[in-house]
Amino acid sequence: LDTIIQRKKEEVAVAKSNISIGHLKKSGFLGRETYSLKESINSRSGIIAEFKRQSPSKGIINDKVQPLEVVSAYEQFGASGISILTDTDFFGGNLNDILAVREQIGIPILRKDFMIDEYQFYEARNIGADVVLLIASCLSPDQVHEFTDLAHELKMEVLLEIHTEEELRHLNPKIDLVGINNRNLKDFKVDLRHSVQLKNLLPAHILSVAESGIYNLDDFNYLKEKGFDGFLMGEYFMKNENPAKAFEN
Ligand code: IGP
Repeated sequence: LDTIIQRKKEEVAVAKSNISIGHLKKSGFLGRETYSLKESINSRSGIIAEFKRQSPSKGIINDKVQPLEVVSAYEQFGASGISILTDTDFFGGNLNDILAVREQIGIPILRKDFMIDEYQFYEARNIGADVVLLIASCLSPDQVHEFTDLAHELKMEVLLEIHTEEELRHLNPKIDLVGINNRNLKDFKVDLRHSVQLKNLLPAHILSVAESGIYNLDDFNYLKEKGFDGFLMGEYFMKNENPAKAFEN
């Protein structure tokens, strides 16, 4: 994780020198209004289906498919939202993966990346993201606050990802949704029970998303029964030649 953040800082510095924040602000926002994940999470399946070509824990998962065909099918099969990895170095994604699909998609798109600088929020809005991920283990509680305000100013929602009890202090009343990562980003171990325990410590009204390592229907049903509103699933879909087909199960 430290390596990723280090690399991300360099990447943002380069992006800023190519296109300034001022320019991003002035260039306005393309196309449609943003969609609310808070609204769609309970009205559809609750599944946030991810487009992810590769990851540090799994290597290449699927590098043969195109974002538009995959995410259109996700929407058709009843996903509440789409998650698209935009990190290039570790996940093989890029900003174009969102740009290329945003106009055709009628459900919220989460920009999945390591957000560490305000620049990335303007960038996210410019490419057409509706929701951004904030990872507690990469940010201070003050940064979470500040970035949540900025996201809201830009009409995007935030999904705050936590993994430990300690990270509950990153919560604040403005957060739109809380994600509990079943996978520890430091050693990649998955533990659904740990997430359920942590969920029980959340304020009752907040929308919660179980993230990662949901590999079969039993996992899904277990987490649903324990009261999670949303389910962020990547590999379960992407490991198939035709990712959205897995919805049929
Ligand atoms: C999806 P999985 O195990 O279903 O492919 O996981 C998603 O939760 C995972 O990609 C993820 C992630 C992250 C990736 C969760 N939090 C933070 C990068 C950064």
